[in-house]
Amino acid sequence: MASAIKYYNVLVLGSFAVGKTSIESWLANDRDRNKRPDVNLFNRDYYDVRVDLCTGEKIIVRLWDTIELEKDNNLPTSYIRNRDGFILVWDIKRGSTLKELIELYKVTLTFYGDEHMPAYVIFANKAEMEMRQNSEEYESCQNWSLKHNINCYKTSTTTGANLEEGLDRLVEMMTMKEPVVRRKKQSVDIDLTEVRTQSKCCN
Ligand SMILES: Nc1nc2c(ncn2[C@@H]2O[C@H](COP(=O)(O)OP(=O)(O)O)[C@@H](O)[C@H]2O)c(=O)[nH]1
Ligand SMILES: [Mg+2]
Repeated sequence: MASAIKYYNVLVLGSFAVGKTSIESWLANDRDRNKRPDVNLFNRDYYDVRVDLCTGEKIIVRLWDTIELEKDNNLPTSYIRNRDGFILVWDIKRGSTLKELIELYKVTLTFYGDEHMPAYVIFANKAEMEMRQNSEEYESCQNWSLKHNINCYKTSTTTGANLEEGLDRLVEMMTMKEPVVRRKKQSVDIDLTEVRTQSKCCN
């Protein structure tokens, strides 16, 4: 008998307009298009992404959208509880969204104990717009993420940079198994800040 497919619940968290819904939609639908998703076309509570693991298992990563409740600082605690992982998103052009993100991260911690810590990755989004004057904020993001042992990726839903790599890393942490490399990577000139760790089960 085929075993039931396992769902992993992930909240995509960050300030308003940092690109959360675009990221969810890109990961769920849009891998081959070199075009930013039109968020006005999407109005969903969550976006499902199927991931094949190197063990042959298939899982669904359910990316929950905050449906703009973050706009009024009005996110119900039910959004934060019982998550397997968080994608923490800030806008590389707006340093204030990094500070807000760190505060949101602290809020998430209050809902978890050591026995069930969710996995985290950080997306410094809109990376294709990065200018030299933004590098200071990015550096402080790197320092902060190193201290908290969280992988940080420069992402863009315009170019597709590092979105899959970041999701793969989150999956690896949630499942302790490496996802199968699903598609050919796009050639982008934005570097990963963290090199992917070696496979735990596919080598
Ligand atoms: N330049 C650029 N704009 C982006 C990127 N990702 C999202 N956006 C734009 O940022 C705006 C807010 O995006 P949205 O996904 O609605 O943000 P949310 O409020 O965090 O869900 C929209 O106009 C998107 O088209 C990106 O990587 N680069
Ligand atoms: Mg949104």
